[in-house]
Amino acid sequence: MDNTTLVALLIIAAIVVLIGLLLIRRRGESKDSGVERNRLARTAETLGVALRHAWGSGIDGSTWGEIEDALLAADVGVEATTRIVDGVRSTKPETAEETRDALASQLRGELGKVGRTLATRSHPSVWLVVGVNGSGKTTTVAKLAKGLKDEGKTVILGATDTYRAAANEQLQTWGDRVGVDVVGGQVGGDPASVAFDTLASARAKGIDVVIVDTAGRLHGKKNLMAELGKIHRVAAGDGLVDEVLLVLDATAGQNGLAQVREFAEAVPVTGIVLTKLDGTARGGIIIAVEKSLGVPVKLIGVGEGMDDLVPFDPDIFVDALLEES
Ligand SMILES: Nc1nc2c(ncn2[C@@H]2O[C@H](COP(=O)(O)OP(=O)(O)OP(=O)(O)O)[C@@H](O)[C@H]2O)c(=O)[nH]1
Ligand SMILES: [Mg+2]
Repeated sequence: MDNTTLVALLIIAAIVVLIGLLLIRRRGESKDSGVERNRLARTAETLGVALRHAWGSGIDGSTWGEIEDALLAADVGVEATTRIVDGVRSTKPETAEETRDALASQLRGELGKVGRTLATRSHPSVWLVVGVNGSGKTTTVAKLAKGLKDEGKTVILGATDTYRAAANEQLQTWGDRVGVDVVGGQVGGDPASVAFDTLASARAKGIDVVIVDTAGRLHGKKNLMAELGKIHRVAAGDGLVDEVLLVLDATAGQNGLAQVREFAEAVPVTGIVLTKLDGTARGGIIIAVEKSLGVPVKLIGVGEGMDDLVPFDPDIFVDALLEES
């Protein structure tokens, strides 16, 4: 074999390997976005059926009403729906494709280009997780811990819900499952002191991220403000709280929004985690939530398992919403 043949063979081999790698990567990508698509299937179905119907009969006066109804049914909210439909109409679409494209770009525009990654500025970084009871805080804390651990970071959890013994046990069980330490306190003890102990333990052990779980059931707005405010101050230590994540149950719809406003007044929320999107046909709530609280949705919960928390990606979300149509 002369040198030219050898070089030619090497080049062919390199090309084959490259194509193979590209194929493997593409398969991985489509699998990832497929997970999110499947979990949003319920919303996509509602929106899709209505939109198909609207477009099936050609674009006429009633099309806009039907699209409006579909968006409202997906819980996009009255204000945003009006804005979106007006925006689509102003492009004067003549076909279903043009309408769909205009709708997709309006939906993307509503979500905007804001930072959605979780901050880890300080060491240890501190994330505080708040929200009404049953919204999915503790499960989200566990999922966050699992994600960080998979990235090779060290994590410690603080169980500041000292009102219920079961709350402590629940986080402890998750901690065991994920393989991270949990700091708890006596039932009836001071929640802020648990935050203090967690931070102290993280510092002593050189842990990367502290995640503080909080109680959802607090009696009265005053108590809530006072207690969350205190936990927030203590969790900051002499530094800062990197993320205050407000957990919101997507199945609670627009009512849920009113409920969480008090939390947003009590602590400086930096991101929203919208849970239970797998169990609702009202995924459009993401748009209403972001507009109404003025805080980005950073993560979405799409199931009860440890891996069922995904970063919120507006493009994948809009595609998933309009997939069926
Ligand atoms: N389907 C689904 N269920 C979820 C999701 N996130 C949480 N859950 C379920 O919601 C229920 C309540 O979750 P928790 O994490 O205990 O909620 P919490 O906010 O900590 O509740 P409190 O501590 O009582 O305030 C549990 O049954 C979870 O499995 C999700 O993304 N999808
Ligand atoms: Mg809890």
